[in-house]
Amino acid sequence: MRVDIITIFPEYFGPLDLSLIGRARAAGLLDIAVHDLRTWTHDVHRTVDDTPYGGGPGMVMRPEPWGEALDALVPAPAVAAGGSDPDLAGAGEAASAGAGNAEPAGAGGAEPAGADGAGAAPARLVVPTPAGERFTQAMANRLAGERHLVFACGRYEGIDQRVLDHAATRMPVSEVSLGDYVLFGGEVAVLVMLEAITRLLPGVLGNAESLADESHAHGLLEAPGYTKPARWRGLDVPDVLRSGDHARIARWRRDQALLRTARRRPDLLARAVAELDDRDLAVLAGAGFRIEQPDMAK
Ligand code: 6GU
Repeated sequence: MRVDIITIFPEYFGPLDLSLIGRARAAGLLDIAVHDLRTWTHDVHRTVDDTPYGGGPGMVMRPEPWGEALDALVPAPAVAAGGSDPDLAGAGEAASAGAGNAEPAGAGGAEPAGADGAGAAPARLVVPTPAGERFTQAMANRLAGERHLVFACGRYEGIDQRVLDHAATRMPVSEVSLGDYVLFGGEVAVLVMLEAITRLLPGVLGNAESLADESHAHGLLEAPGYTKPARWRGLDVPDVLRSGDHARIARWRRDQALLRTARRRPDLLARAVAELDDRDLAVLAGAGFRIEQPDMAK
């Protein structure tokens, strides 16, 4: 997967050299380039923001540097792409990429977008913003299937909307939020999203089985984990986990996942309810959770 990140704080992305993402990059599974937005400014102060039209507090990021950055990193398509695609439905956006753009003057730090050959899937622009669609495991799964992601990190009160509207004429665009709180800017959000996405790429995680059982993989939270010693500070590992009875262990883990989800995330349980069997419902009822199963006959 090819990833370009555009930011006014490239230093935020130092951690991408570390741990499993760093290893995936070194192994060639992941090609990440970080670009300083100010590369595409032309005034002495390298200005990236200005006051908002219509008034109000804060500053908005000017469109010109963003336009030049996206021109440099994503070749203009020969045919217009499908447009804005916030739900990642992915319908009808097979635009073929045209010949490469000329690099703007002063774009020395930019990586050429050489991988975007004719016929390749277009890059997807991902813009982190608290006004975006909610980032979930399902969205991470979809984004992990993309060939090329371009992240545009906004600061201040965000990026001039025309940058996104113009980009949407040539590539799919997703405005994405991590949750219902406000960050200073998109940089940390991109680190979060990249970690969720890249660990799903083939070869990045050593043990693909650990992807199957983890929290959110099946719409339930994961059961608690334990390791040696069997007794620590007077606390014992649950006997069942030391029984060697794999069917009992699997059943215990599912029960724990159900009960945890019912207590901590009733919203998730409500969505998973169609997949619960009678045994699941009995376990929940035994713990005092009354779960209404939808009546399929209605
Ligand atoms: Cl993705 N960006 C910013 N700036 N703030 C956020 C967010 C993203 N998600 C939640 N708050």
